[in-house]
Amino acid sequence: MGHYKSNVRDLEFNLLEVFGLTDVLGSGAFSDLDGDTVRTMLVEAARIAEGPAAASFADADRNPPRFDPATHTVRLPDGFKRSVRAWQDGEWWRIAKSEAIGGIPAPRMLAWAISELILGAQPAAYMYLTGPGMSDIVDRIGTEDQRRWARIAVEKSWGATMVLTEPDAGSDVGAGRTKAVQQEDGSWHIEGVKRFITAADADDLSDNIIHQVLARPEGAGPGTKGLSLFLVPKFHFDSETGELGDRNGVFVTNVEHKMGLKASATCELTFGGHGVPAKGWLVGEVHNGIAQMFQVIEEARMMVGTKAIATLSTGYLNALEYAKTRVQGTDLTQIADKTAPKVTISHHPDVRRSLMIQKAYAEGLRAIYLYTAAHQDPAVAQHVSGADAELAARVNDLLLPIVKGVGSERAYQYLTDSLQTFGGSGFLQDYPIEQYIRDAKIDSLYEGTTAIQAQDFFFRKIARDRGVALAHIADQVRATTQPESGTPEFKVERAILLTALDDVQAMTATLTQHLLAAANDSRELYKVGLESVRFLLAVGDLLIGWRLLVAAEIASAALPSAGSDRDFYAGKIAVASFFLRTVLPRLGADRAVIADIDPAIMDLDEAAF
Ligand code: ST9
Ligand code: FAD
Repeated sequence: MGHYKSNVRDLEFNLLEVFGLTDVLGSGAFSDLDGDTVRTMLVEAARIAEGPAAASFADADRNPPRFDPATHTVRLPDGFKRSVRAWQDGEWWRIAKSEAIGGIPAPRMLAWAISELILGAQPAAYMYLTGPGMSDIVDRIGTEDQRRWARIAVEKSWGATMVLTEPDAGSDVGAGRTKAVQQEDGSWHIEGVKRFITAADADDLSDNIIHQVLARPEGAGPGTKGLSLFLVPKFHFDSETGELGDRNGVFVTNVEHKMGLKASATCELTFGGHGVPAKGWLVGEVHNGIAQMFQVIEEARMMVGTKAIATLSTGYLNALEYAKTRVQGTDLTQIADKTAPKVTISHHPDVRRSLMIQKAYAEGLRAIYLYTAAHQDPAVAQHVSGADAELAARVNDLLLPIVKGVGSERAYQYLTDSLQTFGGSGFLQDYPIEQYIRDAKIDSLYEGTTAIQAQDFFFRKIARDRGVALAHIADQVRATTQPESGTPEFKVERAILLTALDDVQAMTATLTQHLLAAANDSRELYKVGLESVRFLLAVGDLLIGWRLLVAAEIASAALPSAGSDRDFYAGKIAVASFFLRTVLPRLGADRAVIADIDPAIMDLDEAAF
């Protein structure tokens, strides 16, 4: 048995029982799908994920990619390449991609549910298989020619990268210095050095790679708005047939040595530095680079959050299995009796507490990324929350920093609980948890650090949106707290949820006051900056509590006729009650901290730190 433990039952529960996906299947755009097909797809994808895709997980970590500076190539471990191909052979990429590039109409929720499986089993494999995702976006924003290239890239399984970061331009993408010089033939020469580029070379996994590069045309203005987006192929190709031509002047010039996620090669990429021009083509023939690149970034942020959540889920399920078999100590009630029978550690209250918090975050965050995905399809959004297409897009925007920022922070935090469950054994490489922790740390860093997610969440997704999407979500949460929306069983939990909603709304109001006050005193912004991560995490906890309670109500209704699913539903009820009662009351403390932000540390001399 490999390291990866999927949770297909919980995916099915969310898709079919909570979100009622069958109501939007079988008609309209999704007429070829029904509930049984969805179940079959999940089971088959999980089989490949747990089997051949996961098989090389530890080996690829212990024998990471090797860089050959003489040829500018990256050699990937053979076992890892077999895992990538096993997933690729399933052609899962087709789900919910546009038909123009060979996709199959399906709810995005289903596509992300299936992605969770590979992102938990072998996350680096996903990074080498983003070519169709790139083509889907180019199909939306490219010229006619570029849309044809996108189709060629899919047919030939070419790879793709997103190329923003430079040594002096990380969070601050607008500081990028890579230059673009227009040529008479309509192409551009890209000149500069980018760093930390994922999958910029892919051994023999793909014959060609299309790099999506942000660069500044000569004479363009400063900041992100002066950047344009270019398609820069590794090899030139015949634009009708895709036949490969000469090597383009973009070369991998280094591969980083990292803490985790080692199978995913992180490359320095040099454009035009080796006597061959790096030719690129302006996407859509318009200078709108940052907005275009954000279409890629939004996909990638969703992916990173889902990866983190998938890793926490398998961490929890591994810990649970261990806790059920490891015998240590006696039941607490018999602690004084030295002859009392020994029990498995799952009998100890502290182990139960730890397992339950892991379950709460793994399953609560899963419910949130799927709820977010629901708002990526107008028809599904209408069904799930009553949002029209415009509101659905705003809700998706609002929730992306929660999926990415909260997902990555909580996954890393509670994976240490998974490790703790194993005691000293968790620290060993005999079990996958230490690798999970190393592999998941990157999720709070790339695609915008948590600080960047928190600022995006407050300034752009709440303040600039004038609270429209947040108000929609708050209305949905409030509806769950109303007595008529649930059974008496959860009366206390509903009251706790209502208090938590009130706490979050008070925090939002306080931060908004500081933002408004900044018109007269810009230092008021420091107060927002000091507390924005706390606020992001607090909203995340509120939403997790909400989705767990919704799930518990459904489980409670299903329980009487549950049959073999009894334990599953009982677990749903228990985890909601546990989370609401033990975690949500802490939002009151967050509210108090935010009500009285002391910006003194902003005046402290650096030397005093
Ligand atoms: C990375 C890769 O880390 C990680 C691994 C990826 C592995 C996959 C790789 C392969 C991918 C290949 C392609 C596949 C496709 C599918 C992929 C699936 C995975 N929403 O606030 P302003 C725009 S990559 C939408 O003034 P600043 C907007 O146009 C590196 N748009 O910002 C806006 O104009 P306006 C990732 C947004 O102060 C304009 O930007 N690096 C949003 O100029 C300016 O906005 C980062 O993520 C948004 N939320 O710049 C950088 N926000 O206002 C993190 C902004 O007029 N840093 N726009 O609408 C930031 O995000 C900064 O806040 C900043 C600041 C750069 C935006
Ligand atoms: P910095 O921006 O220097 O940040 C350092 C610290 O300062 C962070 O804690 C940050 O939160 C904080 N900080 C910075 N600015 C602010 C601010 N304004 N307000 C509050 N806090 C702030 N990039 C790509 O383009 N393509 C890729 O494929 C890619 N893959 C990657 C893979 C790996 C393994 C890694 C490590 C990175 C990858 N990146 C990629 C780059 C990644 O997106 C950046 O590392 C990330 O955006 C952060 O930039 P930085 O590392 O320069 O950190």
